[in-house]
Amino acid sequence: MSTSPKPVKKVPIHLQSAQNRVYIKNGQIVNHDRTFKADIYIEDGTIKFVGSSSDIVIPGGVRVIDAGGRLIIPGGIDPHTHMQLKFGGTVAVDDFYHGTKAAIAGGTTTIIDFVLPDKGESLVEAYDKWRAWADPKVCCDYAFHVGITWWSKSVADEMRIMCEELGINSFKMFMAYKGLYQLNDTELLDAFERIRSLGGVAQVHAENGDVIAKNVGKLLAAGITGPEGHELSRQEEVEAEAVNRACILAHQVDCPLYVVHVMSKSAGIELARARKRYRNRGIFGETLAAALGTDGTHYQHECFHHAAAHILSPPLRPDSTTPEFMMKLLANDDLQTTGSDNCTFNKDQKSLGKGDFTKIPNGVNGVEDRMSVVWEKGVHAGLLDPCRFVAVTSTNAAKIFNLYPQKGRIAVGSDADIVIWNPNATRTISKDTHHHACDFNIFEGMTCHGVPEMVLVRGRICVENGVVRVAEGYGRFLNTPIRPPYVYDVLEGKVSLKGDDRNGEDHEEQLNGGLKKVNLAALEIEIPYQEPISRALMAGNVAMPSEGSLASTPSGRARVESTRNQQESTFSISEELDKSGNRACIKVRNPPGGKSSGFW
Ligand code: URQ
Ligand code: ZN
Ligand code: ZN
Repeated sequence: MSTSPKPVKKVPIHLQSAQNRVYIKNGQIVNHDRTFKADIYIEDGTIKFVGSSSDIVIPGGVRVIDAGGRLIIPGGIDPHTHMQLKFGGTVAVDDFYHGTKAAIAGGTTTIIDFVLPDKGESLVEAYDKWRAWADPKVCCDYAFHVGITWWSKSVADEMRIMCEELGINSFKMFMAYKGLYQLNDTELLDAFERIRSLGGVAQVHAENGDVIAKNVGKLLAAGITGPEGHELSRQEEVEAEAVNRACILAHQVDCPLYVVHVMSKSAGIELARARKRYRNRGIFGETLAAALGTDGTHYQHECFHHAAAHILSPPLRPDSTTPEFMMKLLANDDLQTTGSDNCTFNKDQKSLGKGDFTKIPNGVNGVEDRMSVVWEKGVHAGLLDPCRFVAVTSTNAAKIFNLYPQKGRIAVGSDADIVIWNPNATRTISKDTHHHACDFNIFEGMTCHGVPEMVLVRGRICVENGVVRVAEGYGRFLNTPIRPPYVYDVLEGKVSLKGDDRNGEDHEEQLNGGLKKVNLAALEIEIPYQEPISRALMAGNVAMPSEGSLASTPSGRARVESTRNQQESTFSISEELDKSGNRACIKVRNPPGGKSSGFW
């Protein structure tokens, strides 16, 4: 037997400029399914080589980057942004330039934004308008989902044009925003059926808009006009009911469904139950950086601007154990992706809702800090391993929306969207240093481990030594082809997912073998009981504002005297998920009508 070393095939490299040729050495590559040490060679925006330095000749003139001690991860994909969205009578201040610049600064190299037609507007016209806004400004690649904000035969016809001619494969339906975007169940079913026939992916904003409208009326009539009224009008079960209903409706017509911005424990549990019920076929869930990094206690802040700055829909939850719970759902593949829902408004814009919380423009920041927040609260906290981090910040979105493996993977042939990530460095988030156009940051003061030290967008070095150098208009529109195999192969039974094998692939070479997979069955989960607002109002448990009192508070909010009564309750997700019956998911030790004496 010969002991001589195997001959290595040297890859010849032809010298061009260091501008479009980059060699990254000594890094630890982390993909969603494995991690390994290798060098990377990039040319013209594409990864040309991944392997050992002994297999490649590096010529002069190539920019060589030493990534020793660093992780090399696929650029983040934020599947949920709203740059320069017209909403609530104003326009989000992060436009496609500032928004994508902020994204890149934080290690996100692809965004998927939403075309949201006005009621009665042609989908094609709205799409053209959005492309005209985005194309000259985007600094990174981007794709679009399209909102189905009204329903008619012409909308159904235009959905085909979207899929066949305009590079769209996903459509978002709203179960909330009554009178604006909301569809009823018949329309939802029609839309789901249409999407299924086109080979697309349905998305829902899951909140019961009818319940919200009723609650809003009661709250305003009772003088609850401040930001705290927002969450009160749409508590957890209002979200959970819609998640459950959407899953059932989509299943009735065999349509794949992606639930955007899952914000509460109850809604997450409903999604997990549906995935289990339908054997993980065609149901996916996204949560937000906001839900992982902060909570709804901010709605109680005495300063109107502070509270209003945290308003989005569905809202952050006052239960401060929610962020960790959502992270555990991500760890366990009960949720698949993280977005930001980046939709930023400044103080003067949020002030439109002073005296009426329904007029506060909805939206928060997140596109810049999503990666760091997920690393800090997930990996640094010991709940995610780095492979899973890559899955939930990049790869899963690429797979669901059919961008994989062009995006979401470090491999030969993939776009060179690469982040050199220092897991040991820290940075503290602040509005004073962020790259957004907005004047508030909901993660203010949070110190995060995990810093994107270098960010390459299709081979172009855009972040280096803390300096962000982007090129306006450099980003390209990405077509998202219909029938994503990751979605449709499972839905149509061509591929079956094995046991609890996340993403149906092996995790052999986990970076940190010491990390155990999170076992939700071992968790005791508490969901605080929330009293219906009508009962609290009738029982007089809410301190009504006396005349003039609104003016007497700096925030202009009605004051609520009592504090939240966190009644004892226990919930075991394993128990609930193992039940085959249709019982409500929340097991409350103290039933409704019990001892609650507070509004909260
Ligand atoms: O509902 C959304 O996703 C957009 C339109 C507004 N932002 C928000 O509050 N989530
Ligand atoms: Zn939404
Ligand atoms: Zn959104």
